[in-house]
Amino acid sequence: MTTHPTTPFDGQKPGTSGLRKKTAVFMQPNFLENFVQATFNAIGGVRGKTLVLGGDGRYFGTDAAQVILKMAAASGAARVIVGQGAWLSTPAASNLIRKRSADGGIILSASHNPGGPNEDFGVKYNMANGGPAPESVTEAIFARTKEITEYAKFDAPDVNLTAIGESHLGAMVVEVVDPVSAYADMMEEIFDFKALRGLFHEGFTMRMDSMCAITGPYAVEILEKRLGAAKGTVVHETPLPDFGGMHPDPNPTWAHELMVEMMGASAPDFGAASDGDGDRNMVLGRGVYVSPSDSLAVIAANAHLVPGYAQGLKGVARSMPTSAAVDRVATALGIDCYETPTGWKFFGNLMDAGRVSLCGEESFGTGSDHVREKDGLWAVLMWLNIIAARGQGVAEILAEHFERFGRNYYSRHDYEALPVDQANAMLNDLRDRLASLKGTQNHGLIVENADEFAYTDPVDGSISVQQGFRILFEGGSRVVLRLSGTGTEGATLRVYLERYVPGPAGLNEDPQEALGPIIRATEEIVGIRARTGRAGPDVIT
Ligand code: VG1
Ligand code: CO
Repeated sequence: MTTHPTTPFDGQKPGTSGLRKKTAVFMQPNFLENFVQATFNAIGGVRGKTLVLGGDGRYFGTDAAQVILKMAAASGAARVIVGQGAWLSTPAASNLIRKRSADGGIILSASHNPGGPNEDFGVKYNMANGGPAPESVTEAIFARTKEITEYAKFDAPDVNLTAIGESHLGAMVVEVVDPVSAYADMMEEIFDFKALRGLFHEGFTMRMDSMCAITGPYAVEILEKRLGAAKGTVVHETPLPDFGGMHPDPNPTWAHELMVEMMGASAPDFGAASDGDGDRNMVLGRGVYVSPSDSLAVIAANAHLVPGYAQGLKGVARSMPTSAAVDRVATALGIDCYETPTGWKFFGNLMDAGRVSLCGEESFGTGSDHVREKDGLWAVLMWLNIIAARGQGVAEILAEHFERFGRNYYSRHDYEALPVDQANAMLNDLRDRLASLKGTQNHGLIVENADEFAYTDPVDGSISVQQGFRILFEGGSRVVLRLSGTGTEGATLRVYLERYVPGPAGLNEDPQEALGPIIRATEEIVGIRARTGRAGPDVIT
């Protein structure tokens, strides 16, 4: 028997990046099966198709991979290419889908969310272009989850995923591949590995914190083995099912070990961290933190120094809450700059249409059209290549960038696990007052405009509404507010703060100080602390 009756589960709606739930929710009988079958149903079945499968090594990942293999076999898939041990970083999965001309892929990850039996798990479907399914597809998946009555699953013993090679599950081929090599080879094509080897040979020092998540094997192979960085450059390099208790979100709060090292007296020249599934990055110089929005702008301004982008960028795109630092670079380069809703799925059409080569988000995500996901190690290599080509350190590069373009002071304040009703009431109330905010003065700042962001995709014309509130102040400062779509507990309010200073004076302020007036004006307008009773944000980036 391969057909099993089932009934729908509530709440199988994919969020910003796939379906994320507490691991125990995913482990309920039929929960994963329902979602996978709904995905197959929504994409017109998998008969005769080739899929890529892998994840970030978190708890339940290998069990989930076995279930998906048996379901793909029962539904007639021709081949599933799976990373050894069910491991694939998100950018490596995207690359494999593209390189192997697969019809799509399934990524088992809750990305920057912690992992383990009491933490989070996730499943995400990617398209033939290697990118996350667009909203039209995630909505179709959700619709199918609500009407599901049965799923197909092959009754067979588990497949051996530890050894590289091919085996059969019924008529379907299971091809277990080395998760790292194709990705590392692609990096050699994009970057000047000779120059990077020279950099490390001359004594350049680096710390890469893989946070016990998936980038460890990739970083060891690329940085230590192929580029000759000292052994031990990569720390927390073994992926563990619970990430060793770490919260693999590369920001100053969660990557605190790296922060302490980089701000200390014996800091190496360069520091970086990545997240659970390897698509995020945080970069640091000795004593300097690079805000992700600034990192995107610096990469855009210097991309031509990297062999893979020597011909220049086609255009750039950033998510709406990301600072406008990259916009200034685009203007200087004479290229287009697109503003999209939060989430990498909105960049896919722009890249496929050849309109942009570089994309980024303020949430430590940067990437290019080499794949259709953001890519943590790629961003690290971009910085290393730029450092090698310019012969300058992070601090000098950043200072010169600010002198040339001015500085977009930027910070994000997150209020986590708020009661859902309270968060919704606060934002619904703000929506009702948006129109009347214009012209009001709050802590000395005059509101120039206030709206709710909606996006019309310039390639396929699809429309996405309610993508975040924007309050623009006279003088170019702004605050953006939206609720997270990746959390699994309560509501997380994200408050994005930005203020532009053209320079030459005032380029070296502490961002929290520089943004003080906007923080106070936001409190006056929205009343976050007053309404939630919180003394301040849980995470500041
Ligand atoms: C967050 C970030 C968003 C990012 C998404 C997935 O979404 O804000 O920029 O694309 O995570 O990143 P949200 O809805 O929680 O704000 V990852 O590395 O978790 O796939
Ligand atoms: Co991620």
